Amino acid sequence: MSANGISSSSNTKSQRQIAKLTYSQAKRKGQLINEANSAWTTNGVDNDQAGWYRARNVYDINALSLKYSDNSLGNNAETYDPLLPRRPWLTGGTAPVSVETAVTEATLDRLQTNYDAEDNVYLKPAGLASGGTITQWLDQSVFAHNLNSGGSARPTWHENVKNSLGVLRFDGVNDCLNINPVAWLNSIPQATFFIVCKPNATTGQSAMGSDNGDIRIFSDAGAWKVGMAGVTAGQASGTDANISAGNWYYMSVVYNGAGATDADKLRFKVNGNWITLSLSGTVGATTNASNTEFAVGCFNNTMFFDGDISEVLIFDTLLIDPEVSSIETYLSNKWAI
Ligand SMILES: [Ca+2]
Repeated sequence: MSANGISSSSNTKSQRQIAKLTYSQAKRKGQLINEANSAWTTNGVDNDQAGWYRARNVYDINALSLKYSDNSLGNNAETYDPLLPRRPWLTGGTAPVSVETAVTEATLDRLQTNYDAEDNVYLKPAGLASGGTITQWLDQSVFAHNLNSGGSARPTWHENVKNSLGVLRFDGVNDCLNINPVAWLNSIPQATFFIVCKPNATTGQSAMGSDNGDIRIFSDAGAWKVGMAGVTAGQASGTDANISAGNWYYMSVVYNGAGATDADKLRFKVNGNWITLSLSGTVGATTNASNTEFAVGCFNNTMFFDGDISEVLIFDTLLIDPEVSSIETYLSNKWAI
C-alpha cells in the first residue's frame, strides 16, 4: 500500500494518516480493490479486470455484417464466426505494420511462407552487399520453406529500390528460385496468397507458381492471371488486371475449394481491386495432389520473370476479407504502392 498517498513524501503527515485510515476502513468493509503498482481503490471497479473481455475478444463488425449486407462475401450461405479471438486493430483505425498485426493468431499459424527482400537479413549469403547474387531467400514463417537456386539462375538483391526498401531482381533469362518437395501445398482445400512485384514485361512471365499450376500468378497478353486448383483465370472485363511494364503491383488470391460456385472458389485482387475472373474450367475442391516444386520467378523453368519481386506470402487457409484487406494495407503502405 505504498501508493494512494499513504507513503507519498509530498503529502503532509495528516494526509498520509487519512489515507491509511481510508485504506483500513475499506479493507474492513470489504470494499478494497487492489490495482497494479500497489495502488488501490474503493470505487467498485477493478481496473485489472476492466476491459479484459474487450481486449481478448474484440468483435469484427465487418464479419458480423457481411452475411447480411452481401458485401464481397464469397458465398452468402457462409458466415464468419464473429466470436473468433481477434486483435483489436484488425479492422480498427491503425494500419497494420507487420504480417503479425494484420491477421488473427489462428491465421498467422497457417502462414506457410513469407519471403521479404526489404533488407538482406533473410537472404543468403549472409551480409550480402547491394547488387550481389543470392543463394537463398529465407522463409520468415515458422516452417522454414526457404527458396534456393544455383549458378546463373540466381537473382540479385538491390537495396533502396522501392520505398527505400530492397528487392530481388530477376533477369528474365534464367533466374528462378524454388523449393521442393512441397507436401504443404498439395491437396489443400483453402489458400490465400500475395505477391509484390514490378514486371518489366506484360506477357508470358511467371511471378510465382507450383509445377502443377497451383499458387500461380503470371502475365499473359498484357494482363495478370492466376492459376489454382486446376484452372487458370484472368479478368473477364475491365482494366484493373492490365499490366503496365515498370509499375509496381500487390496482388491477392483467395481460394476456397468449398465455395458454392467457381466465382466463390477463386477470387483475385490487383492493387486492392477485386477482379471479375473468366475461368478456364471448373475450380477444383483442392490443389493438385502431386506438386513437387514451388517457384518464384518462373514456371517449370519457363516463363522467366523479368523484373523485381519484393515480398511473397502464402497461407494454407482462407483469410476473411478484412484480413485480406489488412495484409494489403500492410503491403501497400510498406512498399508505397
Ligand atoms: Ca541469370
